[in-house]
Amino acid sequence: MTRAHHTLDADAGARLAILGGPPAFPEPLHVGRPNIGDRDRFLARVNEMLERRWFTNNGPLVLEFEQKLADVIGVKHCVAMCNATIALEIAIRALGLKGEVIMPAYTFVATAHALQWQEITPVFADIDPRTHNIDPASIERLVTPRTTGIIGVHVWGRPCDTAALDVIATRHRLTLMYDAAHAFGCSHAGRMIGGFGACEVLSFHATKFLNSFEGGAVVTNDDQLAAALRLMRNFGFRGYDRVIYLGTNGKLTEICAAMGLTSLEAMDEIVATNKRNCDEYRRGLTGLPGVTLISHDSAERHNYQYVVAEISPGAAPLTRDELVAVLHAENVLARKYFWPGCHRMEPYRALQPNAALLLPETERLASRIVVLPTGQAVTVEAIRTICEIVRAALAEPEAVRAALVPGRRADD
Ligand code: T4K
Repeated sequence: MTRAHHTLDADAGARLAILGGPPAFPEPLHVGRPNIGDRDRFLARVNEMLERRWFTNNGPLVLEFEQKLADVIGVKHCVAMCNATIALEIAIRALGLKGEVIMPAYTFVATAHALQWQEITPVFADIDPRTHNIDPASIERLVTPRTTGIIGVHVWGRPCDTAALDVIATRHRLTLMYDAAHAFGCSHAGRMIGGFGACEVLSFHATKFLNSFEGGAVVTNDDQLAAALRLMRNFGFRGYDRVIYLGTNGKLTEICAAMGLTSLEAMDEIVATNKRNCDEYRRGLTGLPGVTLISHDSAERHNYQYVVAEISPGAAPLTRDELVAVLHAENVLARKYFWPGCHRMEPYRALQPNAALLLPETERLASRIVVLPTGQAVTVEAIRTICEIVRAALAEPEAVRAALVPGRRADD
């Protein structure tokens, strides 16, 4: 576990690493440090798996993982996959999406790539700055005769406006699905996320609060869709030697399911740690000018897996990038998710050079957000030190700016 080896106080700006002091943390403190459940349970599962000599292809651990996920969410079908990107690709294909699909530019690039990979054009909609999610009001003007669907992304696990998206999808006869990579364990309108739209896609990547090393799943209440997903995940095989569908290899391995099951058993504990961390950051950053943490609806369930701060230019004495440089100098590897937005990444930047003109809120938000380290690997003591670093840096903006080499970006 990484520990701070010195602390800063409010008037200790001179000791910030960016100003020549030693870094607060001897080892890098990462945003996505994996959570680990009961090691003995995991190793016992792995031993049983080795005894069975059944490592992949719908083994018993995968089947158990799928059933438990479906139970937690309250959906009929859970189809586990090797990661969420392949799960998105397969879901998109199984739903018959083609032509153009509307999605937010403010997301991890996998959402867009899953479309473009199969020559479907992602059409980037703007976001609602209050929720960071796709703005339903920005969608309708993007609908063309080639549009076949909408992918909402529940960014940070906070729900999209599913009711408004339903209305738009129905009005234009579009298929609506969700990228719920951040949203396992979160609820919306009293229902668990996973049961909205035609299907939803989950991620269990190592950096997610609940991980299976790599892994993902498509969850749905649609029997036919689930059957198609299962075929596509396994080359289109139905039984031995009989291929009845175009498919690929999207299977989850048994060792990944062993990790997923072990993580599921620790889920309540992990969420409690994330909530404790979130509360500690909130306490530590309260009252700092121009620094706001995202809020969570206390009436809903949440996984609290991302600690997301918005740094408002003008109100905050330092910009987001300056603050990230300060944190990186202290070995706090804060991340600028989702900067610069999918529309500014290749191949979209080249294919749609004017996309940014329609995305003012995305542009604004992408330049303001910083994601801070959390999860089981981050102690309350470490969070207090991180908050002290931010406080100390904001108290000495001129000195910090002078210390930053002009033209050098925080992530260079
Ligand atoms: N849709 C959305 C909305 C998503 O956010 C994602 C993934 C997907 C779809 C696709 O899901 P998957 O196909 O991955 O299942 C990371 C994750 O790799 C990615 O899964 C995640 N979203 C995204 C938000 O974050 P990077 O490029 O930032 O990863 P990386 O390697 O820089 O890791 C992040 C931090 O975690 C680093 O500081 C190092 C630390 N880390 C990472 C790994 C893998 C560890 O400490 N241990 C580890 O094992 O994308």
